[in-house]
Amino acid sequence: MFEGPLDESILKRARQKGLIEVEVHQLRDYAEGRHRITDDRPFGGGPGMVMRAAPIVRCVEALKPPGARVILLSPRGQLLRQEILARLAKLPRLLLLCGHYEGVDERARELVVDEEISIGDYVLTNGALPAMVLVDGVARLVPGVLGDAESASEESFSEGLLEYPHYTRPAEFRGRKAPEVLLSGDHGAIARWRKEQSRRLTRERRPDLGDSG
Ligand code: 9D3
Repeated sequence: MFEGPLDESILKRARQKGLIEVEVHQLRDYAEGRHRITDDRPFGGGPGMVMRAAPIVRCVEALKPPGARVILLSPRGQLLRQEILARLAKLPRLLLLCGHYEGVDERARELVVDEEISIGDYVLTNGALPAMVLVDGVARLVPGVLGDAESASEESFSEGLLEYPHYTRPAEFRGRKAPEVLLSGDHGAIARWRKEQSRRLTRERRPDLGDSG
């Protein structure tokens, strides 16, 4: 769940350069007893298991660096959006807790969780991939992680429109031509075409994104 995303491409390079630092810890190491159990049956009955409070609280108390924000990935959290990534990217340290099973004992949330985040309204098996989504989204906002060309494209999304269609060589592929205007060299006309396409796509697909009329 973690090694793959962290050891590829941009995240790998960012870690090698020391721009970001990611540690993975095992909750089980903070559980007591011979069996190091981290879950238990829910009080009141019902399906599934609940993550026990003690291992979570011990784990956070042992690992939380001063000034870190503790974030629980859970289906009950606020929906992750670009603005949240931007806010989190400015913080020096995050401690991400991956929800498992049906959920976390409420007292662990009350005692150690600062913020709860969901990545969308669909059901996954646990919070590990959501944690990697968050790390990926935050990491690319850390200065130096993206190249100059990559960072520039950040601006277009923050304008709240979907991206215009892209084309590259060849100019004709299986009978389909790239739009003439993109080959014209007329940068004003290209910019206008792209803006118009962005507005059209946003209106058609994501009217919720705002000033797309
Ligand atoms: C029927 C109640 N389920 C809530 C929707 C229980 C439940 C299902 C799946 C509880 C936890 C999970 C595991 N998912 C996560 O921990 C999770 C998650 C997700 O499933 N979707 C989107 N974002 C996230 S962040 C953590």
